[in-house]
Amino acid sequence: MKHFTSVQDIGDLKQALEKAKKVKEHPFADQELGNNMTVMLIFFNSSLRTRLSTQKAGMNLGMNVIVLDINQGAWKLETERGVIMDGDKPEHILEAIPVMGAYCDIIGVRSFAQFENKADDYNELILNQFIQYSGKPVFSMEAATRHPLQSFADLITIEEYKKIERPKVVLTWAPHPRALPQAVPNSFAEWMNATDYEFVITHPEGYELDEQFVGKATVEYDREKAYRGADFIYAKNWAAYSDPNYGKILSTDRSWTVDAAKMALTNNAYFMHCLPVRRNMIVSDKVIESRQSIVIPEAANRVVSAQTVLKEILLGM
Ligand code: AN0
Ligand code: CP
Repeated sequence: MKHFTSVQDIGDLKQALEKAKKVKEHPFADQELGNNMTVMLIFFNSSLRTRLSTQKAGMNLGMNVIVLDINQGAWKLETERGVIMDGDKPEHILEAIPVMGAYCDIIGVRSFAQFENKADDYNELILNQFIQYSGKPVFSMEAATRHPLQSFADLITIEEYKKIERPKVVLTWAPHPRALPQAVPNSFAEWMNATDYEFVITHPEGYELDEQFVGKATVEYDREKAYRGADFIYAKNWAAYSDPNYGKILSTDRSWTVDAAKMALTNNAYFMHCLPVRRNMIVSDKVIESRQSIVIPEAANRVVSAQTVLKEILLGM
């Protein structure tokens, strides 16, 4: 593997799951592989899980890990070419990226959608500049349109908990006070569509995701129908994708909050969320604290997905 930005980079999904299983069973089996190799984790946005789990994954592989928060201590970066840099940004990303590349062997990047320019977001302007100018393998730690390390961990978790071969997996929109990117739902959909699960997406009108991610999924506007018979409920908020509302909040309708009454419609479904989650907006206290909530093992699997991906990148170098 060279770069890791989407499900396509992982290759055959069954094989990837086998590899992940081995990594989970023997996390220190590849301590030699990363010796004298440095992974640099660049954050343009906040993180708890991605930051910690990817560091742990690197350490398990014997790597050196450097973490940089661009917004805390680094120079503010100009990202557009041709700008007269007489404002508050002392450094250009076109110098910063190759400099960062010079200090490491692999680069992870977190750079959320900015909701300023849809084309820039959906063309992955920042992530692609890292690929183009760092000279190093690059992996996404949530970029503008996808969060593949999260989706891989989600898939590993579903495989661990599923009771039937082809579970019904439901991605449900849920309300949130701030505008959030589509990266998590896009990516989750992309990975679910790469399986043979029954995959349903439910959301209020106006929250349609980009067709390239919806793919063969069933979009069900009748929420109760979507929940009925579900084996997994995967909740996430996202802001509108469709024009002219790109990046806008169209609804904060709390009838979409995942609660015990809605979970009762399911086939005793497991509850999943990538975290961080706002309680009693996205999900009730009762549901997230219930036995069916698997958000903690889901988060724990972030080490497994990151380590499997880092290992594959190291093997490809
Ligand atoms: C981010 C998002 O929705 O993309 C990160 C999730 C992993 N969430 C927030 O900003 C709350
Ligand atoms: N799920 C996830 O990526 O969490 P963080 O934003 O805390 O990294």
